[in-house]
Amino acid sequence: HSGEAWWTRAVVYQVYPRSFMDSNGDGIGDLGGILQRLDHLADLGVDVLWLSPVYPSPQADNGYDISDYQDIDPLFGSLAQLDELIAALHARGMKLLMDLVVNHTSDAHPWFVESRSSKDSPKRDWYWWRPPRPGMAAGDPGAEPTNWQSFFSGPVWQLDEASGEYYLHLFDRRQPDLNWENPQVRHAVYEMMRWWLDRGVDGFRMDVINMISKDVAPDGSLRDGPPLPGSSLGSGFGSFLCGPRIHEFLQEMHREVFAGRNGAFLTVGEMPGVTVEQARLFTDPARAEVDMVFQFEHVGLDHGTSKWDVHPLRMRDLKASFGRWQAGLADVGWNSLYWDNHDQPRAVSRFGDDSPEFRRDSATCLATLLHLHRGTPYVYQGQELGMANYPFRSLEEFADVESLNHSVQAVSAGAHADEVLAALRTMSRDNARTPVQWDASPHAGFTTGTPWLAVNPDHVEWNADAQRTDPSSVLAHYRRLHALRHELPVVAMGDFGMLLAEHEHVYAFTRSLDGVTLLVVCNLSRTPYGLATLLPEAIGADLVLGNLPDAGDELRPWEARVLRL
Ligand code: ISL
Ligand code: CA
Repeated sequence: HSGEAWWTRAVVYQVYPRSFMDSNGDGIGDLGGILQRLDHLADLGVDVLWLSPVYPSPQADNGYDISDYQDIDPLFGSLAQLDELIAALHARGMKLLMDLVVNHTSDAHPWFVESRSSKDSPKRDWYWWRPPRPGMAAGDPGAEPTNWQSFFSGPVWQLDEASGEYYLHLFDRRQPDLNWENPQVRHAVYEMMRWWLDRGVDGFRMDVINMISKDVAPDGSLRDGPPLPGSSLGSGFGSFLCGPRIHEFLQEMHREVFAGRNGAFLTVGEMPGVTVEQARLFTDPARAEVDMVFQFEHVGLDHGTSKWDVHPLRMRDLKASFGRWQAGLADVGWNSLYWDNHDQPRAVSRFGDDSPEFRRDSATCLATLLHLHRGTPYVYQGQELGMANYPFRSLEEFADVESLNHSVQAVSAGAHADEVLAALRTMSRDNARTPVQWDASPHAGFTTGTPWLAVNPDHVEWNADAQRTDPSSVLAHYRRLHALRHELPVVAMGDFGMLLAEHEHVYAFTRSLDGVTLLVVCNLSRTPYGLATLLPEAIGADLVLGNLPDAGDELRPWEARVLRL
């Protein structure tokens, strides 16, 4: 049992540094900017800051392509400033999680440069080099060693003309995959992790960590994969999601990096495609792998054949999914809870209702719903302000490598530009990456220069300054939710019980611990519902926290209540 681990009572806040706060006017957020805005985090009541990558990087994937694991990119600042950040956070009782991106490096990392330099390089085997398919010549269409598809469009194999061999990249071609079969690779990573812990960081968010073990045949080859039935993921995903040695690798990492070390650490593994059953194994404390995982089921419910094939979300599917994860990790393991991150469109636009009439209410309703589940909540920068998707008007406005690769590939496959634009508007990661809206000034207080990605024009109304002293703001509501978790043990540890599982709009559940029972009721629609018939026990119960004033017998559009029975 996860018992009373400190992170059951913690709230994690994600900073995507490039878009958080710019301190030197170059239009790109940086460590100096984060240092300037620590009051915002303290005021919000968060316990942990997860910092997306700030390491030296060519920035092909905004820092998820790392060329040096043990330094800071001058774009973001310096190691001295990182030390300053650690000290400033610790002084305020907050912790720092670094992003650990070790499924792949940048192609500019010295390890890859060395690996690529010759077939005889001592680091050749640090990456996945393979000859063309038997009987085919390098570069021939279909000569790639396997049929696996990249997350960022096209095959996962890139031909290196010099050696006539292909290297594997599950993401962009500038992000070659490390070969975790090689023990030298693993130990180089563990050494680097120890170096960061020695510096004072409190743990890691581990990027696509369930992809580090590939399904290698006994003869060392990688094989074609069948398409995964009922999944929007392409061929080959079965060959590298939670591969055969994944648990072994994570246990080894835990032993080599954390075991015997004093401190209150946190590890969270990002795991696309992970199942509840797998997550139980990953997060069972007795197995010593990771504390919690990011699962992707709820953010895949509106995907069709791919994320770009957008389907309307059915709230009942969302309930069924969350309900299974709550039940599956009830007695063993632990959930992480998120709507937003730097890879997802904004939750208020996607799961809520970002029309002027319901934006504030749906943002606070979604916040309440998620936060009152059992697990550790993650808040992504701007979510606490109700930031919404950006009104993109043309394909030229996108900057994200995933969006750009998709748009090139889709247009060349004959898709209409309008169609591609519609999908990107809804799903592009750039929706999450527009600068944080601090105030109503021209660049929202994010920069004095020109922001690297446009500021959402709605910042004149939706910004931190306007919300800070307004008790009815989204920000104030997040503050109250965080305080509630810190005050009430039942919010952290209470058992979860789903109610009204079949209801399309009303999401209700109980949390109970040591004789205290909370009833949480959320209306995920514009339709009002009478509580007397739906949930009679709610009538007359004490209101612990609500998102609308004067709660009565009717559950209003997007109303959320936390009641004590
Ligand atoms: O963004 C996604 C939606 O299509 C995911 O497929 C995403 O790429 C996946 O969740 C992995 O994300 C992580 O690794 C990527 C990086 O681009 C993401 O920003 C990161 O969160 C490669 O490092
Ligand atoms: Ca800057």
